[in-house]
Amino acid sequence: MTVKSGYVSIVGRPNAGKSTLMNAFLDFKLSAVSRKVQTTRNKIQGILTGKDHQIIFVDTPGVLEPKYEMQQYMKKEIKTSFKDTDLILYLIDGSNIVMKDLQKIEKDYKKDFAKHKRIIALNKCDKLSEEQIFDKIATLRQELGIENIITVSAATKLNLDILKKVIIENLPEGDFYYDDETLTDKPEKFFVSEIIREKILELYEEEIPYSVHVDVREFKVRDEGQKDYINADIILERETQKMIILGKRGEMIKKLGELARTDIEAFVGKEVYLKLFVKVRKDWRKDHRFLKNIF
Ligand SMILES: Nc1nc2c(ncn2[C@@H]2O[C@H](COP(=O)(O)OP(=O)(O)OP(=O)(O)O)[C@@H](O)[C@H]2O)c(=O)[nH]1
Ligand SMILES: [Mg+2]
Repeated sequence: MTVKSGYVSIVGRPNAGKSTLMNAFLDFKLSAVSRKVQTTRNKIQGILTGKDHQIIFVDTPGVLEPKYEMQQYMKKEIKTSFKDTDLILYLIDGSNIVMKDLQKIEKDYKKDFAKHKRIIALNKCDKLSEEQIFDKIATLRQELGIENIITVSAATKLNLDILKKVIIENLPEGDFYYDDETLTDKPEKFFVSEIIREKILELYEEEIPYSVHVDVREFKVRDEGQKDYINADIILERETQKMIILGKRGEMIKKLGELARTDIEAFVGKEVYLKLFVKVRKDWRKDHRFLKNIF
């Protein structure tokens, strides 16, 4: 039996549906998803193992022009994901095609795209009519000079079987990198902090979600029948943001805690006790020392 395995970097503009797509392939909610842009900050592996194939998906932050230090670190995450990749899966949001941004990406990432095999998928096709899909593909071909485009929907799993087949066809032959039970490269703690951040993206408006870093300080696994104990810091950029995170009489943070706890429990498969603390680290998004620690 020939065995194929390799790395597949999922890249695209913010909000294209990269994390949703990886989760759909894994059939597991691994990576944080939200309707807001810039949900993903770190590259995250999601490993899909079959009888004769192992696809190591690498979910990456959305491509954007860095405006402050943290976004430079995010961009570096995309760049390093290309280093050892076997394949680039480039995802375009079919419901929101901004041609000048897509053209800029073709230009900025020209070398990376030329160096690796690339599969291009048009996502969110569940939102489009057949005619619209046809038109958009024609425009993309013309404006970007790209050829094959696979139409998919990460949300409804439309054509994901076809996409998976094409991915496997393009992977090199070779032994698995991980055993068949490994799902990701990141520790459980990381996903706990991502779940909390995902709920912050859901609950709060404007700058708040972007000013937040979540640090899981303690994760005590306790014996069967006892709840695990998790203690996490919500780190903000300014004192004034504290009031917003807490809400009137602490109502918002209570809601946040409840929503996060429910999802953390689904993720770890048991009941947890979640304690949240709010702290301020001034302008941490521009602070290299801090960023080096968290990236
Ligand atoms: N209708 C529809 N919505 C989708 C589809 N895929 C993703 N979405 C939605 O699009 C939004 C963004 O999805 P994400 O998976 O977080 O996008 P992303 O590319 O990872 O975004 P960043 O991490 O910010 O770069 C969410 O609200 C998803 O539910 C799809 O195929 N169809
Ligand atoms: Mg994402």
